[in-house]
Amino acid sequence: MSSVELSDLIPNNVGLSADRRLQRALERWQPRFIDWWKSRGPAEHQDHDVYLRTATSVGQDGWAHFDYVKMPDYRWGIFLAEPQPDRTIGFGDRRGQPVWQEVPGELRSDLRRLIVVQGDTEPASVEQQRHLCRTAPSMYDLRNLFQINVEEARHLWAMVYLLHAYFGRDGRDEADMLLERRSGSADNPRILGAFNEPTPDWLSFFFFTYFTDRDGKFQLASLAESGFDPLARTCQFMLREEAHHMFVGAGGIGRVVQRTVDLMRRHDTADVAPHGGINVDTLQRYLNLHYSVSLDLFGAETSTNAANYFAAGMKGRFGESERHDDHRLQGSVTEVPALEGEAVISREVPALTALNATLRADYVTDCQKGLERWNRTLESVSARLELPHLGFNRAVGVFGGASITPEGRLTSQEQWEAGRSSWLPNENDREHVRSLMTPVNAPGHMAAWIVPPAAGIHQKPVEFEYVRL
Ligand code: BYC
Repeated sequence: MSSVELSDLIPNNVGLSADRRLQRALERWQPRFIDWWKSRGPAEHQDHDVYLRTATSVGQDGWAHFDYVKMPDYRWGIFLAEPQPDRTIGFGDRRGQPVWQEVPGELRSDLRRLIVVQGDTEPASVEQQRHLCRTAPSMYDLRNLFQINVEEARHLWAMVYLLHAYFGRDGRDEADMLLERRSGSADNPRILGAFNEPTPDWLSFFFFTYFTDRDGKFQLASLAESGFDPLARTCQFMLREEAHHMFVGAGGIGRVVQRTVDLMRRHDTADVAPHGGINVDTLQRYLNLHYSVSLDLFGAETSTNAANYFAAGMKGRFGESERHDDHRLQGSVTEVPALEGEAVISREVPALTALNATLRADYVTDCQKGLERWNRTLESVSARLELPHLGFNRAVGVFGGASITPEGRLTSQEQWEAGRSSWLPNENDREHVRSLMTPVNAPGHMAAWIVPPAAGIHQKPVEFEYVRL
């Protein structure tokens, strides 16, 4: 195993000090990154000590160290999972061949594109969440926000390392552009749609970390199968950090749901907004928005890009090695949804071209699990949350621009527009949620719209001083 160099300016386990050219190039990028972090990262608390987890090794034990750190001093580093000796490509036409330690010339532009798209989402999410530190419902939540932000920024480092180390001049230019695009900018937006949507409040944040970070889990898991070994190893390690982000989303929504149920029972009404809670209807509309926007991140149901990525060994499927097929998919077929006249049907297509839809189907199954937990809490008040139909509110793929209701019925555009405010967050929802966003900063205290978490971080109590204000 390559050991972790924590004493270097850029902590790493890739032997950076032995490659002076690369080291100098990354050290030139670093001050630009810090400028970006200070101007586009968390809008406040940059000078405060935050109880953060820092990656210090990639082994099973002790990879994370918890301590107080000021965010700009966080040790953003380059960590790749330990190499697997004699690893071979697990899928596609080159299945069984040794993995690549260098980029094959003919795959250069595709691999660069995958890395750039992945890399672009990381700073984008930090930008989207920049102002949330002003309205955190508790110090515990504030700390979790910062943990996610520093780790997304570390994931940016992970992709920038690959661009610098393996893609020469073009890679360096792309790394610079990752700091130049801006979430929501009209002139120079982030690449994928969901990363240009605002995250204006903590309810949006919890749904974002539940649904959009979960796309991250599935995309990273697919890239963790890559025949380009440095990419695979980078993504394997990123996935370990990603788990906490989804926990924040699942736990956050679970805590909101619990408060809603408590208030519904106490006041014997579904309208808990006047009592400082969030109505189930409002939760459903936020859910509909974040789920549908996240579904777009999987691209079109049938995609020659996706087929090429798989056939060439660049991007696998979720859990590739556990699948019981030939891992090549030549000649295999599968069903994908399609629109025919007024009806949503399914149609048979080559499995290779349907890999975006396959990954999305795995994602949907995973999303459903959280809903089952929240619905167990909602059962006592006879309420439920549901995932809307795949075609609802979509911009990409077969359903892109079609007028489909959350139940999956095709309607006219006028009817859809008439239904919009009952399906997606409306001005009343936004206004009410905005009115709840007053910061609660005293250790252990919680905003009234959310219950405390079951436990603190790293065996600390919930009332621990996670941020020294
Ligand atoms: N918005 O052939 P198609 C995360 C474009 S999240 C805008 O279906 P493909 C995280 C597409 O680029 C995980 N454009 O596309 C979460 C293509 O353009 P070109 C991020 C879109 O390539 C929270 C065209 O439409 N990682 O980590 O099969 C916080 C045709 O589409 C969109 C990755 O995405 C869209 N939504 O699939 C922080 C992994 N969708 O080539 C982080 C890397 C499609 O015609 N990316 N287009 O100009 C990929 O694997 C693929 O690029 C995609 C798209 C799955 C995104």
